[in-house]
Amino acid sequence: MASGRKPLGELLREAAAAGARLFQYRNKTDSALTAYRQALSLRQAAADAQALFIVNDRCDLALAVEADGVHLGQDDLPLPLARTLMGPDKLIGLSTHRASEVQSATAEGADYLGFGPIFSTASKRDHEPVVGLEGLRLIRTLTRLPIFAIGGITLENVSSVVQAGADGVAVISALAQAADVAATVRAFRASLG
Ligand code: 3NM
Repeated sequence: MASGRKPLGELLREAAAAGARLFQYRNKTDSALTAYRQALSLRQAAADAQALFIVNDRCDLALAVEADGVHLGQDDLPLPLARTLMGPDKLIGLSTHRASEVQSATAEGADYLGFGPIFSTASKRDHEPVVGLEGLRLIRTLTRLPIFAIGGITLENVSSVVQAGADGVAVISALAQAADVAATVRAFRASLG
């Protein structure tokens, strides 16, 4: 989650009440202490709303706030080591951008995959090349893991993303910039079936 507008706790509570089921805490800039304090409070808000709470990149932070899991990028700890640190019951997701990464993550026991960027996005600096709906269709044939499509997903294109094989979508700007967060979440949920 990242937002320059509404406080994150408020955004989380509104989105969860409208049906968002999984939140990922993403903070690539603040100190460990600042991130810990913020993640702890958001973790509690997610728990209150009975939504899953996943920490991006950092196993230590995920464990410190008793998150439901960790989401790893390709430059984070190797998945088998993360599994040892996190234990058998925590969720481990992996960001993937190409077929070879999808195959490795599947073989190494990820619980779910992020795949993208499906479309161009302003929310991630130095992102990998856009994979498009064709990229998503291709990797759908390579894994049975849940695939969360990410990158430039909006209410206008979410149906095409689902048709191409996504089980869910991960969004930043479509929610952080929404005039009505609850209505936007409900519309995403309706498109996801
Ligand atoms: N990861 P928005 S794309 C955080 O391709 C992130 O792995 C991506 O933000 C990837 O919904 C992305 O505003 C940004 O496009 C998603």
